[in-house]
Amino acid sequence: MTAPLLRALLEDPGRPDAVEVDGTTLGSEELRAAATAFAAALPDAGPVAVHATPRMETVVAVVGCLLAGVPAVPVPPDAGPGEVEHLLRDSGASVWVGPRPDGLTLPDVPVDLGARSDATLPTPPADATGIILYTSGTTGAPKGVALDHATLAAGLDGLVDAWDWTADDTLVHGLPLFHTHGLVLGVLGPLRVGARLRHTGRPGPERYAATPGTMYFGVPTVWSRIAADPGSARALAGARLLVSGSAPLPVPVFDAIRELTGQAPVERYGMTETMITLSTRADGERRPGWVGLPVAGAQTRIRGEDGTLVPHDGETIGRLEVRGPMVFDGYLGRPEATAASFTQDGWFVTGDLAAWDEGGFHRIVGRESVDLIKSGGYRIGAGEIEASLLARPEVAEVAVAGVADPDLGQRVVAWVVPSGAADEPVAEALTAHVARDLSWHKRPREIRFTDSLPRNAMGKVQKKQLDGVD
Ligand code: MLC
Ligand code: AMP
Repeated sequence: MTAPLLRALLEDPGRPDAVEVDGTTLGSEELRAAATAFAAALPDAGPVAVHATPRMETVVAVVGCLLAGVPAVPVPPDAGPGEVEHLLRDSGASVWVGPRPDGLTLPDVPVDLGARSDATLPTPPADATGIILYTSGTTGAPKGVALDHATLAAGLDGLVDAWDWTADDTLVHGLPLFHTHGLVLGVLGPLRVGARLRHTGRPGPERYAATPGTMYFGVPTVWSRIAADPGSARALAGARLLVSGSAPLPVPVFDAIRELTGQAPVERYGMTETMITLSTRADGERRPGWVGLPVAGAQTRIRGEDGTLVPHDGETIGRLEVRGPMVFDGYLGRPEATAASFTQDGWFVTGDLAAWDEGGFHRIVGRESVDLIKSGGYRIGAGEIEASLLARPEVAEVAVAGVADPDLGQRVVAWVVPSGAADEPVAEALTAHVARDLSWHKRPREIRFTDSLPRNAMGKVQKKQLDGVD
């Protein structure tokens, strides 16, 4: 890698209002100096778990880790004790940053926003792990995705090109700081190009409307809430780019945003494992329901059942595979899962179904497996929720799936067969159990009690026969 990942932050001669997070502002020099001081205070140890609340302290800690060449492990602030323990154990985190949860044994390193160090740290090697993100699979606990500095840089540069992203931009969003969208694109992106960042704390329509900017990021739920609040939507009319991603943007929402703001949203597609590989362009066509072309450096292919490429007719559906310098190397400590997710010739199998047209425009049709749910832009594995609910004595059997939801895209629904051996199960108690055990955003939004689950002759649950699952 020729330049450090946070190139502009390190080179920026000084912009007094570079980054604002939920009302706290730091200039680029102050951010650099506070993050360098944090980096210098890190023990010479392993990954750093960062309790990723949407606050300036999270930004300083993550930037400090990147400057030090030490992996940052963002921990969702709504994660329950079981999930926190899994993330810490699996990542090998040796230091904690943020409010200490009960029972934590790791030492912590405080973040001091007023600390200043003008030391120049050596640029970490391109293959040093920058961030370890945790993401759900169809079964088991979340897997660690380690993204090194070169991968992060390649992913961001693809977007800089697609979106004409420059230091003149001001990015506004309020997305969580523990995923690709809010943290990698939404924080590291501006720091790489030297753009201003305004993080609104939460992604509510009024907060976006009250924050002037040139680019706005949202998941479809955010855009649909903005579309339902015409006054807020109109306040974004002067922006250069309204960008949607992390889940399909419904066509009526695309149309409403275009109508209210006078501009069509840019839609892009990505994954924790691959960063963003497809996008419509600042200077190109934006088509409702379509996610555009491969970004610079990315390659895609769509293959049918027989393994051959599907025709470029915009209709024929196949499995989407991607490759490029923005694709991760593998799941942390899981060689089998890694092997299963790459083809023999080195393409990453996304698990998404897609079509492409004669111009190379891509359309994402859905996921191959009903066991991966996208709710509010969060990726949630049915298997981890089922395992959590099965630990309750009042639950005999359970099936979890996503059901279409006008606000969240999909909502998590659990079909529960009571065991009869214990107290009658109570929906609220089961929901609270998952929120505590895993995390708040993974809780089922609905519990449906049933006498039995539909199964095939082998005894496997047939989720597509459950009401509302397709
Ligand atoms: C939150 N609440 C809690 C709580 N956490 N209450 C009790 N205990 C907790 N632990 C409260 C909130 O304060 C809020 O209250 C209420 O619960 C609702 O919170 P919620 O359920 O979290 O919000 P909801 O409205 O359902 O969320 C919608 C959303 C959210 C869009 C804001 O889903 C979201 O932030 N999604 C973004 C996901 C994302 O970033 N995905 C990117 C993945 S990366 P009140 O009273 O204040 O309403 C990726 C790659 C790519 O996919 O392509 O980008
Ligand atoms: P995550 O790992 O949380 O990043 O989730 C990645 C998944 O989000 C992808 O595999 C897709 O299923 C989905 N996704 C992301 N962006 C889009 C999009 N623009 N349209 C449809 N699905 C998307």
